[in-house]
Amino acid sequence: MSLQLESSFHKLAERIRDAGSVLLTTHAGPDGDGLGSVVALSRALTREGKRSRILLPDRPADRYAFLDPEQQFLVFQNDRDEAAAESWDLGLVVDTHQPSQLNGVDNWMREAGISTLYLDHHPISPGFDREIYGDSSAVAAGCLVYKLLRDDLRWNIDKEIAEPLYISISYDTNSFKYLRNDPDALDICADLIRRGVDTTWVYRNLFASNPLRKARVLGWVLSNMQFHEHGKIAVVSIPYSVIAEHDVERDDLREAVTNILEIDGVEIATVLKEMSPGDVKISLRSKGNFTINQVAQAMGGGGHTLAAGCEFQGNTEEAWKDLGPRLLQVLAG
Ligand SMILES: [Mn+2]
Repeated sequence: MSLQLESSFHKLAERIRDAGSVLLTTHAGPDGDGLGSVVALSRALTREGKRSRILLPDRPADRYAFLDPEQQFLVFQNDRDEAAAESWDLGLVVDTHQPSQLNGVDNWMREAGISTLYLDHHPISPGFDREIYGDSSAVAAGCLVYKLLRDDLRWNIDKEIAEPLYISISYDTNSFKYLRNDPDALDICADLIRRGVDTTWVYRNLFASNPLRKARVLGWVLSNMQFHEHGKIAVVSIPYSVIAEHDVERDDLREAVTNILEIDGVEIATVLKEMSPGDVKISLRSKGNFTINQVAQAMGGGGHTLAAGCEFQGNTEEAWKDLGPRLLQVLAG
């Protein structure tokens, strides 16, 4: 059993080269990094004369429709039979390896006899023992896909492939704010821009097309923050009644935790969202002085050292009763 991501993509590239068809997926609540990564891979595979489809664990938010102009995304719940109707030489899971984030898609692939690999930039979860490639120091899965395509597969990266890769990296770095001192991400993006990426078009589609309800619910979030430990911990609990009242989708609240984290003095921010009755999604962020993924892991989730998440069965008050003491422990060192 290995607890290291395999950082050489030589074997992965070989498996992809040998495959005539590849079924791609990413995490549930798919985001700009996961979707950009699988779209870039799918386009690159098609260029090479290989068959590929993207089978998502759940429906992507409307904001990502621009990444799928021909409406080719398959959604596991509705379209798994369509995916199963074709044979697949290889399955590739990108930007996650957490079972709780896959809604069973990877298990379903394996049960269908599809050899399934993982490509991720999240630290490997304790006990995970499947074939997994990646690098947890990469700021986005899109950086890994870029390296795989350019250095290991040596396939051409044209504008149609460069654009989703640029989307991956600009999304996961929150518009180049979270670079973790990694110069590679900027080198890669400079190269992608030279390959034709329209950065203004990406900005408009990725960051400046928010539904009005998203701004409204952010107003609620910012009005209902609570602080602990002299303002070092900021918490917002969003009960299902508020989710329902504002007609909120999961993606609408993804960046709320960042808005709270950016307040002066806050070291750890957390948002507890009861997205459906009794099902709380917890996001955790740290500004850098404390790691928080061990807390998410202890509660059944995972993530990066400074950005992690987990789920909790119950209401937001019960979730905070479980989470609060763990965060106090983190601050206590
Ligand atoms: Mn990512």
